[in-house]
Amino acid sequence: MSLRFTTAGESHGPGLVAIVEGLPAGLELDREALDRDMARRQLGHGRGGRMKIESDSVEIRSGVRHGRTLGTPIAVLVANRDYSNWEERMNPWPVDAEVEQVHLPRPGHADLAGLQKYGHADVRNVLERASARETAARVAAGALAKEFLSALGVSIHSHVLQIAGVHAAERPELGPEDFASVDESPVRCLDPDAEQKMVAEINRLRKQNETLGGTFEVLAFGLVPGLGSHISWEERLDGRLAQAMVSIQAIKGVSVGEAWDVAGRPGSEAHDEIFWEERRGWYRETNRAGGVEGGMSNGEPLVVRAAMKPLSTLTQPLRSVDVHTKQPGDALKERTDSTTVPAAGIVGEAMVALTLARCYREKFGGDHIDDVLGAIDAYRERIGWRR
Ligand code: EPS
Repeated sequence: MSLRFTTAGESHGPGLVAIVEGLPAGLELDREALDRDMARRQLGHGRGGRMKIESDSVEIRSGVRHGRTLGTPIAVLVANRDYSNWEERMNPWPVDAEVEQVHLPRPGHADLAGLQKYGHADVRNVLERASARETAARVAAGALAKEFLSALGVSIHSHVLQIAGVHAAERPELGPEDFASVDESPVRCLDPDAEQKMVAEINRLRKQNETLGGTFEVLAFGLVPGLGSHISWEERLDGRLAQAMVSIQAIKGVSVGEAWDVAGRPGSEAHDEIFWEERRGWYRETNRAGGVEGGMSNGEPLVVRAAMKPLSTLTQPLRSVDVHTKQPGDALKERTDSTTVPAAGIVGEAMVALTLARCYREKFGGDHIDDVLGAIDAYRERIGWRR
């Protein structure tokens, strides 16, 4: 038993689709929680005009009946409201109108390599799918995975650590309760001082026609030890998480635990010593490993960070070359966001949720959610897990 998902859809096409296959039957879904995640992805200071047009919600087309999963593939649809403004340019069928092509690829985007690889004449045939609009479908799929994980006692949270040159104060030992109001922050940051500076920096650089990158952290609480495996490279949990995170548009780096800091420390200060007590069972006093050892969860909170580059659509475009005339010109200038680091945290939550849900399905199987819960209970009993 495994879990897989795929997405389809172009940014200004009729809509996005996600198909999630492998969730057990009998799982109760919270409709509001699904739409809440869709709305959370649309938030954040620094978003552009498109978010005033869209109001994303999850439309379930299969796999759910009267609020419970059937164990069959779940198809969800996220409509693109903006399509009504793009019907001629993005129509699946030929139109009578003359549709202007895009010939100036943006540095940092998929435009040029995609054009070369797929033999298109119009950059739009590449950029529409490369667009981070696709992350709305990932968040829809991730929200389903979160519902599954929630039934197992697992919760997933995220917060922003850095936007451009502004850093939040480091806060070790975060718990689920620390995230109760993170979405109320305009940049989803837990440090109020840094939050103000981040907002000011977005405003300052936006006026200069700049875009901003940054970093965010995703945490998962309530995991059992043993998700993933040390046995084969492709089963390692940290490897899977890295692939899942770097697959998000504009994410260029990922770390698990204190990775970059640990690299500079002696071994005696790099690991998490092992303790056992009758009342608590197994535990650690530190979590430098970020909850993963040897490619497996160790039962401590999972801590994953990701670095996002500044968005590559600039309102003051970089230099490029017309793909047809080979004449120099300014890259395509489109409506864009200044920064999407706060929203990227929600996408990170979705990708972590989908990765963890898959690991749970592989380890515990089960056709009905009660089978899954029973298998987890038996495992906890066998290893003496008391959390
Ligand atoms: C994006 C460009 C902008 C963003 C879009 C991602 O879209 P548009 O060109 O329509 O203004 O708003 O993000 C979304 C639509 C979304 O839902 O997140 C890009 O080029 O990646």
